[in-house]
Amino acid sequence: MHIFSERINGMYRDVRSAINEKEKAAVLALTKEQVAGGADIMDINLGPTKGDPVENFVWLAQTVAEATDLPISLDSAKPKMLAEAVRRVKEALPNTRLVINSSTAAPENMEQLIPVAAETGSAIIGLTMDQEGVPGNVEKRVECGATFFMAAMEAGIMPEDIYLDPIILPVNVAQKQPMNVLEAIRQLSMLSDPPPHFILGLSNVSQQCLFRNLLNRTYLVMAISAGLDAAIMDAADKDLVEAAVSAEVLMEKHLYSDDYIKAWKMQKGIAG
Ligand code: THG
Repeated sequence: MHIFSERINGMYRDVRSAINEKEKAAVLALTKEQVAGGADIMDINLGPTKGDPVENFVWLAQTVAEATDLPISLDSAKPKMLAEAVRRVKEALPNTRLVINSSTAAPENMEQLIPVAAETGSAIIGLTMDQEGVPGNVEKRVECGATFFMAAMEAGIMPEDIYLDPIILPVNVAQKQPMNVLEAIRQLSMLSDPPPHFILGLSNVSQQCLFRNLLNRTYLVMAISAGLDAAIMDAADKDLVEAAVSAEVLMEKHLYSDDYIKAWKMQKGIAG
C-alpha cells in the first residue's frame, strides 16, 4: 500500500496560514506526524493560498523535505503551473523523488505533464476523466484510464511509475459512483502485466457526511479488495491505516503473524 499523506493541503486552515505566512513550524510538525503514522509519499496541495503558486510549491516542498526524505507528490489541477512547479522543485531538491498529481486523459493536459514526468524521472497520476469531466459510467472511466496509460508508456514511463485514479466523489451526492469506481479498478487491472498502480483521494468519499472516518475506512477496505494499492489519506488516522494493513494481510500481500501491525511498522521503520 502506498500511503500518500493528504494533510499538507491549503484546504486545511492551519496549512493555508502556514503557506501564506511562510511559517514552517506547522508544516514540519504535520509532516512528522504523517511520517510517524506510516505515510510513504507526501502529497502537497496549495489550496486557496495567496501569492505565486510556483514559489509557494517550492517553499512547501523544501519545508516538507526538511522533515523527511520521502517522495513528494505535487497536487494541482492547473497543468501549466504544475509542470513549471515540478521543474522548479526538481531543481531545488534534485535527490527527492517526485510524483505529478495529476494529469487527466485530455490530450492538451497529457502533452503538458507526461513529458515533464519523463524529463524529471517522476511518477505520474492520471485521472480517468477528460475535457468532458468526470465520467458517470464505468466504460468511460476505463477508456480514459487506458488512454492515459498508453500515452505514459509511450513516453517511456514504466507501469510502476504510473498511477490511475478513477476519481471518487462524495457518496452523499453521487451514490452510484463508489461501486463504479471499484468496477473501473477491476477492469483497468487487466490492462497490462504488470498493471499500473491504482489510487484514490479517499476522503472525497465522505465530504460533508457524518461518520467520515467510518466511511473512509470502510470504503478503503472495499477498494483494496478491488485492487487499489495506493490512497491519498490521513496517515495519522490510526484506525484507517490499521484497516488497510489488515486488508492487505487478508489478501496475502503481507505475511500473517500474530502481531502483524507491529511487524508492518518495524518493516517501515516507524515506532510502535
Ligand atoms: N485525486 C487525486 N488527488 C487529489 C484528490 C483526488 N487531491 C486532493 C483530494 N482529492 C485529496 N485530498 C484531500 C484532502 C483533504 C480532504 C479531502 C481530500 C478533506 N478535507 C477537509 C474537508 O474538505 O472537509 C478539510 C476540513 C478542514 O478544513 O479541516 O476532506 O481525488 N489524484
